Amino acid sequence: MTETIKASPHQELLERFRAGQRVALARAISLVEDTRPGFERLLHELHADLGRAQRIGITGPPGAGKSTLTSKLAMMYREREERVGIVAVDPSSPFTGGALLGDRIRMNNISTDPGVFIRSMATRGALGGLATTSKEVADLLDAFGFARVILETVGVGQTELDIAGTADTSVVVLVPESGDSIQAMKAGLMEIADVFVINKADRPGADKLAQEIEVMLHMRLGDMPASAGHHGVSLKTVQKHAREGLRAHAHEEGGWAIPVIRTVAQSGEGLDELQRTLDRHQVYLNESGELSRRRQRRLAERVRAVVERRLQRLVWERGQGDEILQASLAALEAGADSPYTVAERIVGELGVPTR
Ligand SMILES: Nc1nc2c(ncn2[C@@H]2O[C@H](COP(=O)(O)OP(=O)(O)OP(=O)(O)O)[C@@H](O)[C@H]2O)c(=O)[nH]1
Ligand SMILES: [Mg+2]
Repeated sequence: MTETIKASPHQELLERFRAGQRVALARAISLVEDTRPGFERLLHELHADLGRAQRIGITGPPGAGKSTLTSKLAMMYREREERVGIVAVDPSSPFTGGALLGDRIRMNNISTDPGVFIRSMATRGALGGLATTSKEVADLLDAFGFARVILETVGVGQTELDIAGTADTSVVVLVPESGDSIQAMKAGLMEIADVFVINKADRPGADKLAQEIEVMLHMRLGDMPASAGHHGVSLKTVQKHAREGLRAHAHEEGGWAIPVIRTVAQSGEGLDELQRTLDRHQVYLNESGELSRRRQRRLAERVRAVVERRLQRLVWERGQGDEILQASLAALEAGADSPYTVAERIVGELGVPTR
């Protein structure tokens, strides 16, 4: 009896998953996406199988060419006989609702390859919270044995940044027409980038954007030449200094100089360099100990996210949270109750001290 209670309710699914059946992978993903009973148990069982894949986050503004790059990269990995799992997180905005279809079309050439698995996730309706759920789906792909797991997200909003930023290797894709390195900085993309890609380098402005990014990266180190702000010094000169400075800094720190790579995703130009860079970053992560630091950070964050998810469910699904809230609305409006006393009653109902 106890055996059956302890065993995962998805024992059979687990076995088929471990046997490498794609149908089982798809079912496991649905289970996790819908947070159906037993999904956490399943993830628990698979935890020991994690960590073999290189997780590559690809993020950037809408339409930057992320999907095109992703499918090109996937094809290149396939040439090396590596299997590739792809999670494409679609933006929630109803106005970009066509993204899913677009992704399908652009990834068409790889979508029939059994060595490639593509899952599109809509922002809407992710019961477990999109950020955590998409990372859990990435876990499943890792556990299933894909050598590369690519997470494509649009680099707008905290959730998307959060997804892309917790990959082993984060690629930020910018395009000349979005023009603005400033935009990237504001959006927090500078902080998460391990690699910058200037895609659509066939369009004017790619060189200038690359220069700006390199200068900005260097400025972050707080070491700009005195001449940088002077008139008559070309951006090109500043860039040269910046690039050398970045390399020297990385060398001193035994670290990683964030490269800025120009690509034309459609034609494949620059893709070789991108792939080599991703390989190089994987080696760097391993040898520097950074991989372990990143993974520990990621695991700590997962624990927090799961605790929060459970507490939320406890309050809003199992507890009387909503009922108490609804019953308090009139008193709240009349000023007889405050959001704080109502929150206290809701949390208090769980039987834990409220402050
Ligand atoms: N000129 C040019 N067009 C490109 C390049 N790469 C992609 N495109 C085009 O840009 C458009 C958007 O490409 P996607 O790969 O869907 O871009 P995305 O970043 O995945 O878009 P979302 O997921 O909708 O944010 C498509 O029409 C591509 O054909 C490039 O290097 N040069
Ligand atoms: Mg896309």
